[in-house]
Amino acid sequence: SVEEMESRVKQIKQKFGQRLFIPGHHYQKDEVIQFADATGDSLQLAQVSAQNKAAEFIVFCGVHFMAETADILTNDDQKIILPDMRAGCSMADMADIDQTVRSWEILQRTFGDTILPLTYVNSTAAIKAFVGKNSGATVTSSNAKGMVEWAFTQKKRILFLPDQHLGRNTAFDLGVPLSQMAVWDPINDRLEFEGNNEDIKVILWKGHCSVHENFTVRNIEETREVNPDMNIIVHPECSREVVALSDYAGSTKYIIDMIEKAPKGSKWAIGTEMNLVKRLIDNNPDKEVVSLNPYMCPCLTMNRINLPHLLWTLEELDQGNVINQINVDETISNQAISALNKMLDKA
Ligand code: CIZ
Ligand code: SF4
Repeated sequence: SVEEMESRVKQIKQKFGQRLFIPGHHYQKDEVIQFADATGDSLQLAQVSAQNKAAEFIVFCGVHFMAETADILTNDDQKIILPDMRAGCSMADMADIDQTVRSWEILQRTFGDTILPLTYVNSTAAIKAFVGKNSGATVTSSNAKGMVEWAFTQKKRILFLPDQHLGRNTAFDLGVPLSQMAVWDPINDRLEFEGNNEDIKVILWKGHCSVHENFTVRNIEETREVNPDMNIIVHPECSREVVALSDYAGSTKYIIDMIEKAPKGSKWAIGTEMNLVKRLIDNNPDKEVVSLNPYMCPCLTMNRINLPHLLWTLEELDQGNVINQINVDETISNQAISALNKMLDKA
């Protein structure tokens, strides 16, 4: 039963004490988040994992790229475990390393040595390593603005991987006109741009988050029609049109802080992942909080981490078996760390 599973998780946690650390991403289900030793967005979880020197085992409740980042930032003798290996990220999968290397060669031929690569942390360790090797950095939605500003002190142009929306929204906020942004289509090796290539300042990798793309202009129009005093707040993984029409846009941490400190009785429609929106609804009964898309929008891969999978990995640990370990290749790890450190230094 659920009660039995919960009490076993508690027992094992107690038995391991400080040797076991469970970070939980804000998009995780309640049945998992209740056991998290720390909760946060991807930046906060990267920071707490990097700071934790005591835990021998880090059972990461989040998706694969986050567990890879934790492995890169922790010591060699700390083991990172992902409770379900199928917990990937469709956005991270949209930038494959071979495709990226090939694209980079083509772009270098067109633009010479004028481009700095930046990657959203929602990318594979191999992509972070590629970026690190080419003097670039990782960014999160909390510090994307600062990182893009920094990138322009280094090179004339940036290549932003793998989320075109975060790249476009961030550059737009910094004053780069849409007419100076191109989209790189890695499937057809094609630059989508009308005009003179010389004018391009930002090259956006053609990737997106399939969860945040579900929030549409239509959702905003309908919300405003029915409820004109609803505040609309969205994550910058939503499209430019959606961000432009919303009242507020910002990272996971920004969204949580805004809702928590909002005045009693205020009304909020949120454009981000379902488990987080549900939790914000539950934790803020004095406000009217809804999902901007009435169908809610779950992240299917985040949801693969559930109580049975968490318990399974913990039971195995209790038997002395480390299963589902995430172990990033040492060369990749060393190259990726330079990209990650630039971000953590500025976070
Ligand atoms: O969409 C995601 O996976 C996000 C927003 C992660 C994070 O915490 O930055
Ligand atoms: Fe990836 Fe989007 Fe899920 Fe985040 S919400 S893990 S970006 S698919």
